[in-house]
Amino acid sequence: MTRLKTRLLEKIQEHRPRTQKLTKEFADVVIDQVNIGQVIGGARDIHALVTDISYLDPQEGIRFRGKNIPETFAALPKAAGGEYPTVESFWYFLLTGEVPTQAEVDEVLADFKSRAKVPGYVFDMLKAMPKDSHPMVMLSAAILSMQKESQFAAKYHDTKKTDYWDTMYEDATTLVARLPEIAAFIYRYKYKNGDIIAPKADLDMGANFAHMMGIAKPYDDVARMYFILHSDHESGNVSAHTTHLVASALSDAYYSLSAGINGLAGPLHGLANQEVLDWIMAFQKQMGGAEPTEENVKKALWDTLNSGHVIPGYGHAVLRKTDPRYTAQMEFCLKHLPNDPLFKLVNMIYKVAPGVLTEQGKTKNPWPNVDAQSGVIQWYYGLKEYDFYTVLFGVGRALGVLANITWDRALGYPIERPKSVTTAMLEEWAAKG
Ligand code: FCX
Repeated sequence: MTRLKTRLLEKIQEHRPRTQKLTKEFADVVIDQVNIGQVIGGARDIHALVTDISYLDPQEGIRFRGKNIPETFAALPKAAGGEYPTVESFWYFLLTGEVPTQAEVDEVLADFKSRAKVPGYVFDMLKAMPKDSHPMVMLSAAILSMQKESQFAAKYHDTKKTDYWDTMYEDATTLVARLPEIAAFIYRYKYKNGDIIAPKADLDMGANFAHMMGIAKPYDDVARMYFILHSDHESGNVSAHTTHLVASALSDAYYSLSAGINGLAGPLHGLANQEVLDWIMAFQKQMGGAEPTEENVKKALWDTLNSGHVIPGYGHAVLRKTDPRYTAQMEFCLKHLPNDPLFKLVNMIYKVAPGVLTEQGKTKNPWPNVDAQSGVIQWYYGLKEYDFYTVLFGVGRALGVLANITWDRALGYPIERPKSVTTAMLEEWAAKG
């Protein structure tokens, strides 16, 4: 057993009594109330999920295992010659809550390598799909196609409930190890005439992904940063919640992650990074080569709002300030591409959009989220096929949701089944005040 798995088991054994005590002794303690607005309004703000992998504070933003983004980047072991931590070290951290030693990271790296070989039928299936299928469809299908490899599904009937986490962990780790090659294959197959670049055995996940994409340094660091930033945003967002919900039926990691990826593909969620670039390209076309100014950006934002559409990359269901994931990427841009015209335009939008959205008065949060900035970096490093951007989000998001469902199994969370009511029942409650 690897040190990660051994440590994870110890952590699980330490944690179980806490959950058991809460469910046995304190199950009746009320922590929230639900109103009609929340029932109709997407269950917003209802405290109804539990996770220890990450927590999202509306003002401060995300903390992974108690650490904010700068603290996470500072604490974890870096790749040799890189500025950002390895994805392998972050995986260890998400699962255990502990910063790994270099020896522990090296072991995760070796473990990933031993699982990374993607079965040939996945590539055959992807090649059989229409080439103009959206890359998120390809990613989701590729994940689902590997379900027959699931150890959880194969051993389900012979496994005690307290051991379910073990095979879930095995499936989750195998998926994480394989996703970069699948994503790079989709990219090169769709956009680079099928000129596939084989993985290299001696590289960490970020560097290997950059290599398979065919993009030079510092794209290895971009990949590490990007996968870590997009990994987890507590449990209530669509991709995390979907993955958790599907897993709660004891569906395995392949079914669950594929479902979560489908949710990520929505324009109000992960597809917003593609939408941002779409918006910018339409704006630039409309400008016909003229310089963007605060005035014409403002007009374009109002045109979007007046046509009944949202400004992609702005607003959030929980956050009420600029997303620190946006800030982390902005800092990368300031260091590596300060004079890039697209970066300048995105900064101009940042200057203008919060005022426009505040003046319109609808959104509770006029500030940018992660998706407003992420495309700039990809574009700068030559990844201009922006309908691929959500796939990058998906590879990152897999880390968080797969760590979560491993812990779901460890703590024996039951099948999720909230209760619904009818509109007439709501009207009756409303009449009573
Ligand atoms: N542009 C225009 N209108 C917006 C808006 C935006 N960026 N954000 C919110 N609004 C509108 C809503 O559409 C809603 O209008 P309605 O009353 O006519 O239905 C109103 O403001 C209140 O919405 P609010 O409570 O502030 O936000 P929600 O929690 O309902 O929705 C999302 C949150 C993120 C879905 C919303 O802000 C949005 O659509 N943003 C644009 C898409 C986007 O960037 N998504 C990515 C989010 C995230 F980071 C991710 O998952 O990747």
